Amino acid sequence: MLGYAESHLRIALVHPPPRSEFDRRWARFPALGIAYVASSLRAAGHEIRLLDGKLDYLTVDEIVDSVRDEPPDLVGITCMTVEYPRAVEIARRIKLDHKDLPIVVGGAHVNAVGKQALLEGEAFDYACIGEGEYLACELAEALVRGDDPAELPGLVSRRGGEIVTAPPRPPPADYDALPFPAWDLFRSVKTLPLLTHRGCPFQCVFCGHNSGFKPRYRSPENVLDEVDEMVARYAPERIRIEDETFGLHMGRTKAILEGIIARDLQRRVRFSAQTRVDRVDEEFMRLLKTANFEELELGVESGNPQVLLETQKGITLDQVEHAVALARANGLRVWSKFILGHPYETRETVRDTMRFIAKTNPDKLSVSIMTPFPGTPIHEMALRGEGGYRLLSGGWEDFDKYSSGVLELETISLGQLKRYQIACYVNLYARNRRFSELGRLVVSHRAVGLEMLRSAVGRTARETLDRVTGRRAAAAPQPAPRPAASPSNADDLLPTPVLHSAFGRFRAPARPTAVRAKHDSPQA
Ligand code: B12
Ligand code: SF4
Repeated sequence: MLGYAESHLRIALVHPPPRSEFDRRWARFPALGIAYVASSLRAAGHEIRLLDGKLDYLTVDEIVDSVRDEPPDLVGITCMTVEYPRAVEIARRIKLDHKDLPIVVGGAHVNAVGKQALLEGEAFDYACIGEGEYLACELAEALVRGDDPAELPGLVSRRGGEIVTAPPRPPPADYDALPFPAWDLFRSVKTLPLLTHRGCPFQCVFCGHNSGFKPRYRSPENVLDEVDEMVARYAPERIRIEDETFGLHMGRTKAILEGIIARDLQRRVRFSAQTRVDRVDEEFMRLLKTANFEELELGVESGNPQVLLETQKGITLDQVEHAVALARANGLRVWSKFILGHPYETRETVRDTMRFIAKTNPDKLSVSIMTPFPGTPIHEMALRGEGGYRLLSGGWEDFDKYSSGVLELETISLGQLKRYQIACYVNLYARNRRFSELGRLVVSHRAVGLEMLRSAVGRTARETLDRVTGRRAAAAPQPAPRPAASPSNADDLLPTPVLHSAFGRFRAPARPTAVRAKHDSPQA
């Protein structure tokens, strides 16, 4: 029995600060997950203090001090994989001051690793697996009443020396019933995120399916009411639709776009969204333009048809070209996203990607390096040494796909991947004679550019040194597959693929592993 004096709790919700200047570029985007949890807790009568290490630039010290000086009844921390070590540090330091203060952790990392979040993070009392709106309220209520929350579906808890995993929690039955995200708790920003559905039924091998596989939709009216409220209360310049695929259910998506136009919202705010190239048609593009969408993000992944096939994304290069042309014809800017380091990627397939980027000439480009996020088939392949992969030593804080340092291929070292990554950008602008844009990009993104350059140079220098001293042949083929239990450096640092297996909703359905026994020669 914790004996709270009131029927409501004072709850501090924490978003860990960026780990570096490089990471700061994400700091201007408020987190939807914690905003949803905050609004539900508040609707249940609890008092929320947001300690936002991102938007408010709070340091770990400032977050810990705030909790120490004004202790809440419950602390909730959100984190993706790259943020998990910071979340652990914050929880550990809070416990030094208040050892009985309950701490719950949630977010994409926790959804992927489940129980392991508590095994690695000793200061966490609870982990929320899956959607947290109802679970956070039920946990708070149990604490108020002095009940044991361990049986609450979706919760992982400590009981004595043990870690108890409750059965999975089904998703909310009605998303229209959720209170809108509590943006009033956040620093005012120019771009606010919006979610019109959760879940993605596709099978991309690099995706962790944080929101599960089964799509769950809000009604168009409910989405439009939220846009109305956002515009009236917060006057954002832009609303970024964060659906994994805007247009997954095209009828519903078009109803949202028509609703924006009918309510004249397009005059008051701009929009952007990401979609799949196989979902688009002329009418969709026209509606997007009329509804004041300025930019369309497209996950292209690779410019090589075979590699693309094996990502199990289920799209073709022709569809990419068609979608880009349609977007252009309708006056939309295109932001294409690619990954380098797919299974059995070769230098030749990387060059195909580079050429395809230049050929399709997107207005904006993101090129990331394959990162084996927990819960993805890529993670399991990397652990087994399949796909031509070699795991490098690295902790969770290295799981950032732009400055990643956790995976390389037998035939392409990480240093080479990083150099190719930079080359993709330079090639796009140079080939298309967009020199002034390149200049502006270098100036406006100099921190990111410098970090990428530093990282590429540093890694290359290390690989060269290793080669010279004979410590390791940087790109030499390794025997594969490697059993997951082998005592390699990677196995010390990365979890086994048990991970999210306790939670069926987050487990990928059986699918063939994307493997192809093809290597280019190390000299290629
Ligand atoms: C929007 C978005 C962003 C935005 C905003 C990020 C943010 N903090 O919300 C931006 C552009 C900044 C971003 C950046 C990155 N992102 Co991102 N992003 C997304 C996206 C598309 C939607 C996130 C979202 O709003 N989900 C919907 C909400 C409702 O779900 P949720 O966040 O999981 O929250 C729910 C539960 O987890 C739980 N919960 C969450 N926190 C808490 C806390 C408590 C106390 C409790 C009780 C419950 C709880 O309840 C919430 C409500 O139901 C997801 C894909 C996805 N479907 O999730 C990828 C995703 C989360 N991103 C991902 C990645 C990898 C990144 C980057 C690390 C990319 C990179 N550079 O490598 C960066 C870095 C982020 C950083 N360092 O801060 C991965 C995460 C994988 C992982 N294991 O970490 C995802 C899953 C994409 C993917 N398919 O792989 N991202
Ligand atoms: S990466 Fe693939 S599986 Fe993941 S959300 Fe996008 S389309 Fe769906």
